[in-house]
Amino acid sequence: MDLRQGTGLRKLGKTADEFQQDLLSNLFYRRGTTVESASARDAYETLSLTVRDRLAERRARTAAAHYASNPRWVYYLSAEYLLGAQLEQNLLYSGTGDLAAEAVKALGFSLEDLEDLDVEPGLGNGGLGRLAACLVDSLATRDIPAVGYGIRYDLGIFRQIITENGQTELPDDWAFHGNPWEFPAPDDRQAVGFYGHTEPIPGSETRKIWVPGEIVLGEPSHMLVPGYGTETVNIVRLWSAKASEASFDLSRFSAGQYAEAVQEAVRAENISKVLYPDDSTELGRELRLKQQYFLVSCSLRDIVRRFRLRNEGWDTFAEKTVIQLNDTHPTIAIPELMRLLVDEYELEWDRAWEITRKTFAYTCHTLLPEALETWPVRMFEKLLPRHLEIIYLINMLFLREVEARFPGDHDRLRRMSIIGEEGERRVRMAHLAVVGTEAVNGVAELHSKLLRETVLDDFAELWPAKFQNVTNGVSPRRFIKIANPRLSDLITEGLGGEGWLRDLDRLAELEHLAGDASFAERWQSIKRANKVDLGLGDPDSLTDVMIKRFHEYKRQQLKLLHVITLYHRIRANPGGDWIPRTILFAGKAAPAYHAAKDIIRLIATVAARIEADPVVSPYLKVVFPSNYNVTLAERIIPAADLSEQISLAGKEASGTGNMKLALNGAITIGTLDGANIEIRARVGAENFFLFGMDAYQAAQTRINGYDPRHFYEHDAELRAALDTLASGIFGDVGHRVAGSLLGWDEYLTLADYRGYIEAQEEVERAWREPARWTRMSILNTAHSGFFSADRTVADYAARIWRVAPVPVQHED
Ligand code: 6GP
Repeated sequence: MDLRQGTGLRKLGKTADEFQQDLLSNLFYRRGTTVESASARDAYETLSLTVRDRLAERRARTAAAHYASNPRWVYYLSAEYLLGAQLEQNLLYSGTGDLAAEAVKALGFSLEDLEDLDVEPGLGNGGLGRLAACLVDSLATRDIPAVGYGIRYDLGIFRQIITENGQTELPDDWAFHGNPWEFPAPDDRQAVGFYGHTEPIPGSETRKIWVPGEIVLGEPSHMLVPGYGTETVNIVRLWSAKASEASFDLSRFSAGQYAEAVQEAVRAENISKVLYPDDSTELGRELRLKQQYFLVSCSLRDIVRRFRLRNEGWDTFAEKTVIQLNDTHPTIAIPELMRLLVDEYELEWDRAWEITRKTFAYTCHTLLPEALETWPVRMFEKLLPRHLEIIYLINMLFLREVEARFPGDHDRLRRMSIIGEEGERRVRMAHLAVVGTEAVNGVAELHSKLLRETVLDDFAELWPAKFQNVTNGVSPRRFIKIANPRLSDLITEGLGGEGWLRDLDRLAELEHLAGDASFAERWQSIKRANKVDLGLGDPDSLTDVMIKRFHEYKRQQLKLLHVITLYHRIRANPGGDWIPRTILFAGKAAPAYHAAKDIIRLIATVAARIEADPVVSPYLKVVFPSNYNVTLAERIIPAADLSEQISLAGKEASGTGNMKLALNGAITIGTLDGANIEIRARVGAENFFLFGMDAYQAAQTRINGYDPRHFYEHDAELRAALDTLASGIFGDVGHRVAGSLLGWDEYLTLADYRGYIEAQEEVERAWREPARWTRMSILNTAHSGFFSADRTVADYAARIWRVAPVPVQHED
């Protein structure tokens, strides 16, 4: 099929000349400027459009193939996407990198200049958002018909500035200069209701009419998500809130009441104004719930619209549709689909419930009780009155089922209820998500096991078959090929081709090269060159990185105690044979999470102190670059020697940075937590620095009555480190951090301190033998193929989604 048929369009060219022609024509007709006056931004925008045009062609062919085969679709609902910079990825996936490099020269720019202007859309907070981006990449790469739905926040995750005073947050107006990668689709606008009341329908027990008190419009635009090494181009569809025309008060405006005139419109548009920084702040909770419903309502209507293009009735809906809930944020989709089916499409409750349950699946991304979302019933009642009624009915029928299975077990009913009755009544979103879905999964073996044994144990007992594990994965294209071109070239040479980029298990063949001295030497020199590029420390020093969100459970404070211990040791013996280390921290803390911000500030203060110390600074350097994001991660990961994965066991659901670092040949020092366990099992215990309690020991330690002071009193070095923190030389913040460690130490930092220090000594012994270290590094890469997001998607496709690929024809 020729999609240009009837459009009068010519085929986009494949030669450098043709590419350049297209670039110049875009510069002139779409950017409205000429070669003589083109600025770098003109060149960037024009190049982006030219690359996008090529993907758009593939997108049209994909849409046509999907339409023709009327397949089963995966819809990924996620409040967050951390897509990363788009230009370099799209050049790679469209195979136009070389053409583009040539063509932009004609405009007087280099590709690197233009890549610097490519701002990443920071539409997520951390691991969950980046995972969503890796999964949509792999869905396209595996030719699975899929749409990712999300919110187009005007302001993404805050821009972070680190100084000695800690973290400062600035708004991230990521699309300030426009976003050449997105296509607006105003015709697919949806209307979303909020507030109001419900009215009974005479003669019907289950149906109701909801009369919303406010209507907001959701306007979609989409970004293209190409597959690698295949023709498929899927989309991520992002919703922006728009006020309806009626919300602008013309008469007030005419009367000079400018602020009042737009008040309602501003309130409506605030829904997609800013990415919610996290759940630990009390502020703006209602706005957060509004965002969630906004995403869900727009997306479900869009999904139904798409279903209707090829299908009639509801009999095949659950067969053609699977909706994956990325954590609980989009869980209101369950009562919303019930509302659509029962109230609007007039299905019987039982039939609607059967369809709903079969349609949804839920991924949980945490074990922290405080991260399991609950909403006050009173807030729900006000904002989404009809949904609350539906939830009550779902809950009543569910509890009846539990009662039938466990007669008289009232405590169990109380524990499992979707409505929590302790203190203020609240809706427990995780319970709703388990009750209303066909499959529930954790994101690493240990995490899935702990979900079954602890957080969701009652549910796992009731429905054991519902619970699964799908271990996370990461995109090898973004995190090796793009991030680490030198290593990619060496791997490609070693394996005799680029097939590994679509089949990451092939990395295992590198094992044969681990003993080859010249290969090892090149491996080492690549690491060094990457450190030079990063430019944050002596490239010959051991580059020790801890890059992730700041959270007490992740234990950046443990790393800090290590830094102070090294500081003391070097000061005590300045002539010692010290291994120079560059310790790199990067990451953001939630703006309202004061304890985490204290740790950031303390690290920055300690870093300055070390820098100013002539005895210690030749051996120890602590750096903390600002504004950790996908782009910065891509620079740091290839330069890392040591990967810090030191969370308290039983707290980190999986981790994905651990995978990216191992794939790039960093060796992990870590606990038996999250996916660390699976990394260690694959790369081999001898190629991993293990320390600390396991999850069961950690839980037991708490039960037995943990006393952090015991460790303080019995370990002189630990005592010295904590005393230094508390001494006042680091100000109040040192006091507070030491005080919290000695007072309660929620995450058992002191209990794991000695084990951690010993593991770091083992790190240094290995580092002193470069051949051994390099071999360990190569073997980490060789045996991390399992952690490709392509494998993760294959697992979901086979065990949860039960979807098949739909290949898209090449252009002839
Ligand atoms: C994170 C988990 O903390 C991390 O361990 C995991 O690798 C990642 O999700 C992807 O599964 N969770 C979040 O970012 C989050 O917001 C509610 O959880």
